[in-house]
Amino acid sequence: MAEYTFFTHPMSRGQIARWALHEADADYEQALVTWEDRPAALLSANPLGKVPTLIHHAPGGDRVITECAAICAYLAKGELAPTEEERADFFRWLFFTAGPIEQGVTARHLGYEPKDPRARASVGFGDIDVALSMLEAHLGTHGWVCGERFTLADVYVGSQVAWGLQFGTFPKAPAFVAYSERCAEREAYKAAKAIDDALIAKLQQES
Ligand SMILES: N[C@@H](CCC(=O)N[C@@H](CS)C(=O)NCC(=O)O)C(=O)O
Repeated sequence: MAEYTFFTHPMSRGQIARWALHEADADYEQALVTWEDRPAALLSANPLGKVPTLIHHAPGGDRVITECAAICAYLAKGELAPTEEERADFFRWLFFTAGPIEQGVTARHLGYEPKDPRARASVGFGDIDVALSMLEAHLGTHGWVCGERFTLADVYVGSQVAWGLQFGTFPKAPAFVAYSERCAEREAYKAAKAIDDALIAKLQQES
């Protein structure tokens, strides 16, 4: 049995987890999910039926990891993990992107962005333009989330930036574009993307 079971759909956030699995050179077996028919093993691990859902068949027993950001943090070991000095940037920007940034751009995209200052004070992203500009400023002055070295936080942040640029929910700021291009040069990114692109092409042929 592989060390990880990876529930995914190629047209989903599962792409983030696959990239992380390839960066970590993890031994994984994919379990492809259709939206109409979620396997019982997925629903038992994650009753929301969401992907990605990862099961680590650890020596002490199975462990379930959901949430792309958590999957990136979980797989971050050795060179892919932050050093003591890098931990603040690693956790700050990983959580900031998974929480305020993702919620903020989604709220705006769906037309739920609060305008009232009292409502803004209670949502985690506050003013989404300010939140985006904070991330832009960080990536404009650092090669990677933790400075001049790639870590698994870049898989999550880089994926959000790439999707934001692709779907127009992030501004086409030079710092975001350049960072996204750096991420796309990663061999693990290319390998993971090739797998999902081939699966997507197959699904489209079948439909
Ligand atoms: N917070 C989760 C979100 C996962 C999520 O919403 N996945 C979507 C696909 S991108 C999904 O499984 N949607 C199917 C559904 O909810 O029925 C994460 O970061 O992994």
